[in-house]
Amino acid sequence: MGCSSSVPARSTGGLNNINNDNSATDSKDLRAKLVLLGDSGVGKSCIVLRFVRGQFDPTSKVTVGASFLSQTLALEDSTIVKFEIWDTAGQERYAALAPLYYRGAAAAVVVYDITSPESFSKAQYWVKELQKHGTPDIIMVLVGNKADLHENRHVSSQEAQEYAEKNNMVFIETSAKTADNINQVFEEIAKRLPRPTAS
Ligand SMILES: Nc1nc2c(ncn2[C@@H]2O[C@H](COP(=O)(O)OP(=O)(O)OP(=O)(O)O)[C@@H](O)[C@H]2O)c(=O)[nH]1
Ligand SMILES: [Mg+2]
Repeated sequence: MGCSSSVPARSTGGLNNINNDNSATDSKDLRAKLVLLGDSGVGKSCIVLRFVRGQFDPTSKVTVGASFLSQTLALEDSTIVKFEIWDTAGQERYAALAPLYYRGAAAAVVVYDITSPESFSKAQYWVKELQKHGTPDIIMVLVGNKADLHENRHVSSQEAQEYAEKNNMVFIETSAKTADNINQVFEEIAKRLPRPTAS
């Protein structure tokens, strides 16, 4: 299970990768720390792998600690957003590490699996944790992944949508397997990032 093993920079603390970008940047360009949270097995690493590499790997392993990747996204108004992505480990034994990764994050993607009500409860736990301890004004997206398994759906879109609205979150159902709505998750975040104000 898992998609993280095919990602090279998956060891904990890939901080070396963060601040070594010396390329000239336009003043419009944005940088955003993003964290993925959610139960083990919901597909966090697969979502990241799909977004960063355009791949799906059904055979790789669970994430250990966390993994770091970055990816840029060009918006229609020609703004370039560089996402610094922390893909956390969902297994319970790593739960205490989560604050290291969501601290200072501009955006959080909270993922559940539409076939698993337990994973939806776990997502709600992470939302509460972010509301208590996350960055004020953090952009939160609720992602119902594995939408390709709709025949085995156990969390209704309506229930999730209502929960998201109450908690001021964007709601999207995705499939890392088919690539459905994966880019949209990151586009929705990019649109909501605060723009630098002209002085
Ligand atoms: N059908 C289907 N399977 C998926 C999808 N996304 C992930 N999977 C499968 O779900 C399993 C878990 O995916 P991961 O991405 O490793 O899950 P994770 O959330 O990163 O798990 P942890 O690293 O333990 O927190 C793998 O077997 C994937 O192939 C999807 O959209 N559809
Ligand atoms: Mg993972």
